[in-house]
Amino acid sequence: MTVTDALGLLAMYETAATIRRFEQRAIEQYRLGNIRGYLHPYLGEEAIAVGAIAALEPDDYIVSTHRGHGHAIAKGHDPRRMMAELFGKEDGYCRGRGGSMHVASRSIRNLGANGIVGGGLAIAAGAGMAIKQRGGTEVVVAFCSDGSTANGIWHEAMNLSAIWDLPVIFVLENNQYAVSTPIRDSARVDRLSDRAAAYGMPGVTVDGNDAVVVLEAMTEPLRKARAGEGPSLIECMTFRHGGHHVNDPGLYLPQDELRRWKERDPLIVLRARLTEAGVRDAAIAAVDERVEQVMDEAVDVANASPNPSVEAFLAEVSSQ
Ligand SMILES: Cc1ncc(C[n+]2csc(CCOP(=O)(O)OP(=O)(O)O)c2C)c(N)n1
Ligand SMILES: [Mg+2]
Repeated sequence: MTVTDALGLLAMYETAATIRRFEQRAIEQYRLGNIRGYLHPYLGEEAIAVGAIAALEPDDYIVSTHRGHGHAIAKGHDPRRMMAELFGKEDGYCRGRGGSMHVASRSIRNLGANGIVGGGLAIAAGAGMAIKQRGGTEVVVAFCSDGSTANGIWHEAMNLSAIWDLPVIFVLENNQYAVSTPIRDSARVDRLSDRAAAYGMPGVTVDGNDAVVVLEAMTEPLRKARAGEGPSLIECMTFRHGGHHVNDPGLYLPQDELRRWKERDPLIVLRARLTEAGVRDAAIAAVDERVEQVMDEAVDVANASPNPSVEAFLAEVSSQ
């Protein structure tokens, strides 16, 4: 099986559908009061996590963002334990201590989502340095956002990765907004990938709504990184399907633009690719059904999981 034959495409579709339904179910649970704090849905951006991570080996690392559920699911986190984490329950990946913006797992090699915009980037460069020092061939994918490219840490991480030839691939999710600020108001370049040249690394801009395009864009950066030839930047153009977070109606998003992006919904694009590869509708429907069952289980597991005890919290913040 190659990644883009019918079976590979179906696996990518299943991951994308899992992310889509996880986010929709998480929003429902938020409205029911079962999830508190912030929640930033990845709706509309699924193809980026799916395509980028489908190109990786299980030993490769990722760092994620505040909009990180999709990265975690694509890297292999179980949606049941993810939902428990969002609920703040003991069965979550961080025993409920992290919540939506801090899902992480060492064994899955997800170095963590992050509430600080750009906060993962220094961690990615550090992990890349560790890999290089021990002579490893793993790669770190640093997911980052258009808003983070105006932060000092983005430039420092890009520069350090470049001068030390670190095996880091910066996957920039350009959804064209940082909360309500359009990227044209915070950058004077049309393509953020042009900034890669300033650090002496290759940079490309691709369609971030097509998982196969994202997957293919990973080929050369992965070859370079594994060969010790340093980092690359892949800018993936996309658009979120709603507001910045679950409580933001996103009224500032131009409705005609949103409609155009929704016509190229990552799941519609993947379904078209499946049909083209000869996959029957019944096979796609079977995947949708399986995903729904996992989501029902995720909500059940999260509801049934115990809350952390007050004693445990106090012990964890004790200075002794
Ligand atoms: C360093 C820092 N500054 C500001 C914030 C508040 N904040 C949270 S998300 C966000 C904008 C995010 O936009 P972008 O970086 O494009 O990511 P997106 O939400 O579009 O995925 C801001 C300003 C923060 N969390 N961290
Ligand atoms: Mg953005």
